[in-house]
Amino acid sequence: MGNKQTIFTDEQLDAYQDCTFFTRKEILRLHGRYHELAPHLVPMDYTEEPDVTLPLALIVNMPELKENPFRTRIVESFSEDGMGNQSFNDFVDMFSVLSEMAPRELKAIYAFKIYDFNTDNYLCKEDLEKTLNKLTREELTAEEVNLVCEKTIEEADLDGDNKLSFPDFENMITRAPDFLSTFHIRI
Ligand SMILES: [Ca+2]
Ligand SMILES: [Ca+2]
Repeated sequence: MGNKQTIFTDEQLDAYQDCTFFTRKEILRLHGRYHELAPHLVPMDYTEEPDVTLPLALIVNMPELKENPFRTRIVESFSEDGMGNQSFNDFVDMFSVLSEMAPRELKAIYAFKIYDFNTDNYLCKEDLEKTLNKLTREELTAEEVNLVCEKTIEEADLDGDNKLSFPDFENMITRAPDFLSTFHIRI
């Protein structure tokens, strides 16, 4: 191996491979990306699992996330402290769920969480309006948004309580896959 620097042990790389949709090579590349966000904070050597987190502001400005209307909520929901500070593990988990390899059902679980703005485990009309406004970058009129959300609930609400539970939401995204498009990011 010459004098190539060790970043992770074999055991660490095996563990990442088991828990994510990434190969060893991709994990190393992700470490490189994480490192380059704050070279003075993030060591190259991760074999001792340094206790480092990077703030939300650095992560949401990555080119992969910068244009994503849900970037802040995505980074927050993959931060162990809930404030948006991410350890390398949080960072890897986030991009793993966003990767094209992640199954649709897994993306759906996180999409539901992210769209549930008032965190009551349902998507009500207000949640959907906020979501749609972000997805369409505020290009629809209030009336159009209102109409689309009403129709979406009407069609997807299987139990008729006028809000979408997770099973209702799964029903909805089979008809409107655009609601998951913002959760595919290639890094
Ligand atoms: Ca809600
Ligand atoms: Ca319902």
